[in-house]
Amino acid sequence: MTEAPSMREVLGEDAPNNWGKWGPDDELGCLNYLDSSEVLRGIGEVKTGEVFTLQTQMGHPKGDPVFPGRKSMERENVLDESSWGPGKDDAPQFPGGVHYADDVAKIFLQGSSQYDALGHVWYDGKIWNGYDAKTTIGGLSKASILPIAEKGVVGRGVLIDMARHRGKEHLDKGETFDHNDLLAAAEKQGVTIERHDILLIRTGFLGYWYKTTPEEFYDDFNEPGLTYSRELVEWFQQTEIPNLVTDTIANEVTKDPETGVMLPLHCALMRNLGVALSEVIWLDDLAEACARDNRWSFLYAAAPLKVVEGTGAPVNPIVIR
Ligand code: UVW
Repeated sequence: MTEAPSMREVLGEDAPNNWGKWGPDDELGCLNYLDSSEVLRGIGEVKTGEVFTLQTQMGHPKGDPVFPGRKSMERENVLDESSWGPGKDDAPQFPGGVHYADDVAKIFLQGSSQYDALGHVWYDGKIWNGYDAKTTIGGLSKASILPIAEKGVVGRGVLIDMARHRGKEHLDKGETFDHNDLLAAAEKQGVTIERHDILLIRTGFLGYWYKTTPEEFYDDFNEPGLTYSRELVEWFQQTEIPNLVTDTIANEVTKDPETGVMLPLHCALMRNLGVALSEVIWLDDLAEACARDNRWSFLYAAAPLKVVEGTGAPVNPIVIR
């Protein structure tokens, strides 16, 4: 096996970069593009009032679709009606006799539908905006999920259905596409990807998780997705995409087919450009509705949980069309 090149070698010394564009203290990156005029542009897309919630279920009996090495949510019920059974004195005895149920959960913050913090991924010792990667130690003191959660993400969303474009239920493992494919699919759908659009891409791969077994899903794990090229990164920068949202665990083809490098777009788009990444987002129902009346743009709104110093946080985005 030949050794993979370094991220710096793949992306180049002069990789497209937005560091400093919003000042030395920025922790929002391209979400800065989403000002109130962008909110109104999104609202302008609402025609029928249909609502879609895009989070996958947490603690599904089958398990949760997570990146290898992570675990499904572990939810434990610590208080329920049996807590007040005969001989059990530990449960709170409230005047009036009210009972209640409580759960404790252990979750990976990246273990469900989620936003990544801009400081979630890095190379060469620097995270988004040039902050030292040591700021990640013990919790993200820079570019955590908190600023994204405090701001919220609202704007015009556009869905590109790559699976439908290729006539497939879902893309295959390792199958790739680029910005030119997105533009071709958009043209076929009759929609334009506009400047500052929140870009949603459906591969059908999350649906595949629910249809197949975990063994099959993780065998030779290599999700389909966008593949790195300098031109693709420049297209993202020029189109000023604030947020990339996909129905895969990691937003891009897991292993770059040309170099063998893992997750180069996390570095090129998130670490260098400041594009917010949202993963494990359920798009099948939305895609069905969009295909029915051939309307692929809508109001998109999301706010991850406000986890102090978090590397990311669960989210249940809402689309209104
Ligand atoms: C990794 O960081 C490995 O993946 P994700 O962005 O999907 O959390």
